[in-house]
Amino acid sequence: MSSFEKNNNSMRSRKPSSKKKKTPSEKKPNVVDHKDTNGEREITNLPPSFTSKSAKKKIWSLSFVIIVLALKLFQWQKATVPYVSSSNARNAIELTFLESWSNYVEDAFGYDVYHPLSHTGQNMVNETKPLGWIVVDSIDTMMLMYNNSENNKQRFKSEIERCEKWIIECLDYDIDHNELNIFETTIRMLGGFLSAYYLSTQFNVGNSTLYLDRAIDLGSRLSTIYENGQRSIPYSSINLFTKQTFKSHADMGASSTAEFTTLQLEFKYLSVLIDDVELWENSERCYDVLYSVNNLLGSYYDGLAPIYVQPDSGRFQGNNIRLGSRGDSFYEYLLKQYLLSPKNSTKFYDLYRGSMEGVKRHLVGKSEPHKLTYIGERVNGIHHSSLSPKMDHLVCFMGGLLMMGATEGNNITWSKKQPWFDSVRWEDWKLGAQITKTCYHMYHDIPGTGLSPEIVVFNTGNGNNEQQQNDWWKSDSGDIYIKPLDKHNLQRPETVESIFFAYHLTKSNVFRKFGWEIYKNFKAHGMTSLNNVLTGEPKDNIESFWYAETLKYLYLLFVDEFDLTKVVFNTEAHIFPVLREQ
Ligand code: DMJ
Repeated sequence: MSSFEKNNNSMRSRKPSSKKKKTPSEKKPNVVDHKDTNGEREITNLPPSFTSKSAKKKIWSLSFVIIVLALKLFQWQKATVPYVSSSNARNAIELTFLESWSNYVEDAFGYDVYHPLSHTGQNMVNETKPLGWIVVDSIDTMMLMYNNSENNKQRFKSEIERCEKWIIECLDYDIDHNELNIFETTIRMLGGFLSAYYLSTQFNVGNSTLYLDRAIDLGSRLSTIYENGQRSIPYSSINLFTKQTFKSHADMGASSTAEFTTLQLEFKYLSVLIDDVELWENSERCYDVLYSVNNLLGSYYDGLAPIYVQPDSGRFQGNNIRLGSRGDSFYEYLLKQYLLSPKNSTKFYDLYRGSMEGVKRHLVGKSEPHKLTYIGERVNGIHHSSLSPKMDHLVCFMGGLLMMGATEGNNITWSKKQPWFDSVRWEDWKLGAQITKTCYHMYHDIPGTGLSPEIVVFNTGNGNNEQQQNDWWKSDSGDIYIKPLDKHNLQRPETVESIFFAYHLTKSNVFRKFGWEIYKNFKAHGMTSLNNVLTGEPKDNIESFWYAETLKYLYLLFVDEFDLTKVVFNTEAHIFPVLREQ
């Protein structure tokens, strides 16, 4: 066991430490207050005080106030108890996971792709050889449920053992397939093995040696992208057998910005486990090129990276700036590299800071009429295009990220009293809370399913943008549009991810209420993807991140104590320990 692990037993027990002094927000009663998403409890309006001329009038008025208060209390209690208790909620989510997982086991165990409606599976690159796409991605969720479960412990243990047996007997990365996406393989498979290794040592479940061995095997194949004088900016895919890498066949060979900048947490944790400093340094090389060649923090880009980069030159290709697909986790891993090894240096926090200031200056808008805050897109860069009010569901990770950046995983009430908590962090916090609320509305405002579409467009109130198209769906609130091709739901995690972070940083029950509502909606709609969130028409596919992320974040929302200063989630919700000593 390495030294940082010895320092990191926080997840072994979920009981709050008796020594920990309760922060003011933790002492507050559990109330649901929809105005509470800033982490600052706002006092709801009390009935105006009254002065009466006669005692009779006073009595009548007093009675009226008592009746109104009693009714309000009744409604309020109904609203505050959507899930009875966190333990009941955990049990329900465990059973949902087990139901969905058992279907996969019965229909398609071991296959990389799962079609739950046709009860079939298939492999991704070669029909005979699987990559473990769903199995490896799901194991650490089962470990977390095993560790916290009151009723289903044995079932999770058996499923973990089933996966381990399959890995030993069926999973072999000597696959001479053509090309495999480096980013997806790293975040899901390498991340999955590393997290399973870490949690198996923490929770004393599973075969930690197996996970470590497999992480080393896969990591050594993937890390050849940095070896033998290879370029600083990796190409997009690899053959795991020959270790040859390939440029993307689309986009004029460009690498996606979010892809080559979302490998670092995995390689850094692996480098510590195998004591390979060079791997750590290699994983950082892309930033020197990206920032210096493009002057990324200068006024032309202002910290906002276009979504394509030519790997040989390191130059951005095009000016399309967005925090959705191909852009998202570039920003996520800037902060998370800092959080992974905060004692190391503030370099990555400073880079993150630069980008967040750019986000606030160029990408934030408000919808009409309800002023929902959104993060839009600049398709031709910040100087040559106005803000497009389109927002991918993928962008919803930004709520949690901004709140984590502001507090570094500490309770907001405590953080606000610290000398380091400045006005910039407070701005970040508020923006994160507002985005989380907007993302909740992307579910809550959809009639019928209560599930978010893949992409929304916000009403800017100008009436002069594309929103005039009459085949767009418009929410009753008037704030949200959905285009015909964007109505699907892939059971993505980003909104419940932000809700999970918001809850543990505030302990405000409003976030549990949000999460419970979304969980119920997922469950009510067959626990599969949807082709159309307005009609509920199902889609015959479950992505591995349903097991790896969505159900994990929902579950951890109802774990009462979770110390966010001790671990970092990779972009696929795999958990790594904070590396205290470098
Ligand atoms: C996941 O694979 C990861 O979270 C990735 O960073 C973005 N998209 C999916 C989930 O939506």
